[in-house]
Amino acid sequence: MLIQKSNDIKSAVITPKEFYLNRRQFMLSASAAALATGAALSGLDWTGGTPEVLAGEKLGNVKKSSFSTAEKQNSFKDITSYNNFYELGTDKEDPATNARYLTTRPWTVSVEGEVRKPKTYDIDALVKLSPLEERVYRMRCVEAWSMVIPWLGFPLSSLIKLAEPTGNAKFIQFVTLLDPKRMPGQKLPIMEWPYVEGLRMDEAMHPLTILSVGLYGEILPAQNGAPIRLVVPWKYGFKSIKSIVKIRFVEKQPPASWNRMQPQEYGFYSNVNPEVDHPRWTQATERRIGEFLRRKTLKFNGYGDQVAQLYSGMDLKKFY
Ligand SMILES: Nc1nc2c(c(=O)[nH]1)N[C@H]1C(S)=C(S)[C@@H](COP(=O)(O)O)O[C@H]1N2
Ligand SMILES: [Mo]
Repeated sequence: MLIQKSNDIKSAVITPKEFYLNRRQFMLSASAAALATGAALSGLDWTGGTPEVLAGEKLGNVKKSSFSTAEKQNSFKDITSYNNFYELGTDKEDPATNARYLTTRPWTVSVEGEVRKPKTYDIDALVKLSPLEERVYRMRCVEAWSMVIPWLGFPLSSLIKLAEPTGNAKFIQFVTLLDPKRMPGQKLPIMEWPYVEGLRMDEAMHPLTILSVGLYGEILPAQNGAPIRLVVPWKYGFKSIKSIVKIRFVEKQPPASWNRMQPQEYGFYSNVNPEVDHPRWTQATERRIGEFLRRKTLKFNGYGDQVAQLYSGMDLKKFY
């Protein structure tokens, strides 16, 4: 499959060798050197873990949404066996294999910072906060592959409205669970843990931005970010942070994991943009998982009609 080879970025978003090039990572731990030799996950004990008792549970009462694409959906198998989730391993197959570690009850999400109504939500209350909708979205990973995924979720804006942001709330920071027992990948210094992400307030309020708690009519599998994850379909996949425990309203642009680690390669905005190549590969085309020929990548992942105005007047080559 020669045509695919040059653009098919294997496995991780960055490769172990590149940890060497990164000052910040280098300082994280002396074991970064061991990691770069390829020892990566072999030093970890990946036995044990608890079966995820909730996996497969159906979520009822789901509305269809006019925001959904009619494109052919990827299979449940594709969506749940080809994942990026470094807390459960760096290879695409790892998160499904290691899903049993990530138990999701009890689980709380704390909404805090620049809000009038800070609150810690129990996950089961949060799922019932707003009617669940099915949103079939195109998802485009920064590594130039894509899928069509029928998410179940609700607009992030419903939660934001309940929190009553103050005038100082200009951005929202999202934080993943920090617990190396349930997320054994966190025992490795491959990134600064926990994984964090951020959105500007208007991006967070946009009707396309959802919190997802399921897919294909079922409760979210661990490997897809159970029990609750962000989904922002016009941005590269890494903005869609998984397994969230904290949503913090802040005044200044918050750190975002990939941007912090490799700012010359991953911007804070990370809007899908075929005109701005990644320094090491093209973003002009993509491989839809399950298809042979590459597709042309669409600006804002095809959601430009809805979101382009958020960035009017901004140089998207500079703010990539
Ligand atoms: N906490 C956390 N969230 C994460 C990641 C991660 O490693 N950790 N990977 C991101 C990347 S790079 C992608 S492409 C998407 C993949 O989501 P999916 O496996 O549900 O398709 O999750 C994003 N969210
Ligand atoms: Mo990604």
